[in-house]
Amino acid sequence: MGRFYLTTAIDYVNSRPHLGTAYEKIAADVIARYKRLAGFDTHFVMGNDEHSQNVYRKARELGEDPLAYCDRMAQEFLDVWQRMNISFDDFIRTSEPRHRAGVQELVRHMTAAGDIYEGHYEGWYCVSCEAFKQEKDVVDGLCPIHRTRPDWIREKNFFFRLSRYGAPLLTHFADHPEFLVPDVRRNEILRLLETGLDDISVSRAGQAWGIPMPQDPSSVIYVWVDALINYITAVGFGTDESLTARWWPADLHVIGKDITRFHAVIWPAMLISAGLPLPRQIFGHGWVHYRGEKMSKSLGTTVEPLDALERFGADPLRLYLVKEISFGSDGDFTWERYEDRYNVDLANNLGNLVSRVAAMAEKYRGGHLRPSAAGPGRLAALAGDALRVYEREMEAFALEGGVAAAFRIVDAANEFIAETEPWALARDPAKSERLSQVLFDVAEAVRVSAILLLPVIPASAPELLRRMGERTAPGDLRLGDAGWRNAGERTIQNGDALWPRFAGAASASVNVGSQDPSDKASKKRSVNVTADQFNNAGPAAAHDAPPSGSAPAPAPEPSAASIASQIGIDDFMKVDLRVARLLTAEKVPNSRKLVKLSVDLGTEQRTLVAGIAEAYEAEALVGRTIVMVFNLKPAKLMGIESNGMVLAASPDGGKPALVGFDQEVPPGTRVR
Ligand code: ME8
Repeated sequence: MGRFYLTTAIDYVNSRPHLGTAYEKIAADVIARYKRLAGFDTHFVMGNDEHSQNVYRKARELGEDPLAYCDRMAQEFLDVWQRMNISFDDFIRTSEPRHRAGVQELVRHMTAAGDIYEGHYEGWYCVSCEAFKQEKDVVDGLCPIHRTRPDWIREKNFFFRLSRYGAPLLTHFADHPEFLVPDVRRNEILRLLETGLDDISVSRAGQAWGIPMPQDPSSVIYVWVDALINYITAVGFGTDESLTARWWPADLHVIGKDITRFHAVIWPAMLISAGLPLPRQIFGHGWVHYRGEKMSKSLGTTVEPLDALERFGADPLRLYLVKEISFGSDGDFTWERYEDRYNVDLANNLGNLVSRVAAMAEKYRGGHLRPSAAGPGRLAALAGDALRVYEREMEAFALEGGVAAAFRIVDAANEFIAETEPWALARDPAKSERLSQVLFDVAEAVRVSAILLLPVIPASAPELLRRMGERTAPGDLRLGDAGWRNAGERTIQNGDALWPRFAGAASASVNVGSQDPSDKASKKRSVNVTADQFNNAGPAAAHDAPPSGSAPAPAPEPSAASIASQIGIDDFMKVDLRVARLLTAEKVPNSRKLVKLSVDLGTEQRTLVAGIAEAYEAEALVGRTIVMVFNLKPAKLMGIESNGMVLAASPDGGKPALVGFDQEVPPGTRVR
């Protein structure tokens, strides 16, 4: 069995984790869980970075002993990570004896290599960056990252001969193109290496909070040197050789793009100096913004992860962050979008599919599904393709691509139900075998997608699997189990909706202008995500309640009159036609023709009323892709506001037929 050792950055504990720092842990957890699913012996390490001056200052401000403060913060961090279902195997704190021993040992190795020398440092130091700054790094007297004035320091320091390692690092980058990803980070560091490296100060004089330099206990080791070494002290460097031999070098360091230089230049140079192997790969992820602004503790623009957890629990948050942000790029979090995606992906799509499959299995087969002799339908091949794409994307840490592949199966299963109409098959005894296979196929599609989603939604995917009759314990499932199985009997369990639709007003809090969580300014707002303001009636709707002035146009023979009423392309382009996916459909009470629909338009959801009840059973509409007029004025039909109009062919005297596509088109696409 292959082994995989991965780490995240270790967090400063001068304030609680925010959604940006949590994002990193979630992404790394998805990778760790994927690796376990793929059969790797996986070791996943996280931790806290405690020797920063900001941490020391914060503890003093609160009148606490720094170590006692760090103990308390460690509990707070661990509590958040536990609630987010982060499956780390070890959690290292830089105040631990095992870390201190390993750090001093590694500095001794670097000293023995002749790479540490004494000197004097005079210059800028930004405490929030915990970094020495050159004149060119200070803009208008301020650190451009933290917008604070750096300290001018003059002290005796120990220096590391980083300048020696520019050439060896360039060679390493050339020999190992995968060493730093994505490419944008690699190119940035290559440019830096090409300009040459200066030696760096690796100690701070006259400070007590930190790990003493072995050669001069009156100086402490520079906090970044101390922190970087955690990756190897966590696997026993300096304390447990066999553990180090088992796990080092790390396979992957997951870190934010702002700290790439420390990880891809200073850290490997330290390791080369100490004669140790380098980590195999570093992934520099992007930032999570809140409404376009970087979320940062020191800037005070943070979203509390616990607020997000309280909204819907850990799984929806994990899914949002992994699915909506391309791993490696920056992404945005807004409460509106989060609630929207929850409704679309979980309540309406996956959640609804599971409920429908369970309800139909119960209704038509007493909860017991068996395949028929006919063999599986088209979902089997589609799921096989999706599995291959999933594996390829996850191996490349394109996490969003992996999740999208799993959701392709979910989408296809919803479409398959709309297409095969199990309720119609159930009415015809001659189609009983076909019905058995259709039900078995959709249950199998849910089972397969749930296995692929195990790393992302680890609390609810096991429940999906249980409901679909999977007997293997989730922790024992491997990727191979996601292969299509067209055999055996499945006992399907029904249950409460896993993700009830969110229709209420949202209130969210964001910390603005304060680092102190107890001093947060809460912004409360109302968001109506169901946006129950609508219009439309399809063509036939007018029979029930014609909205004034919107009678359906007849389809006349071409005539002089019709030619006279021809419109130009400009007029046509005024009509904004869009692709939408039907999420829910219910017959409007006391109306023969009207159905109330909710639709996903990619960026928003709407409610429409359409006159298609005589042509379609409401149940059969869910999951269908339709075309609608997007920019129609709202109209009220039978007391329901309809916002848009569904396009359908309206044969004289016949039933309306919905406009559709011969291939998959994503919701929101314009039709012209
Ligand atoms: O940098 N979006 O700690 P830290 C995404 N202790 N990621 C973010 C983020 C955001 N808005 N804000 C921060 C440190 N991060 C050091 C690391 S490792 C040897 C020492 C990421 O608490 C950030 O890029 O400031 C980093 O990877 C991690 O959160 C911890 O940040």
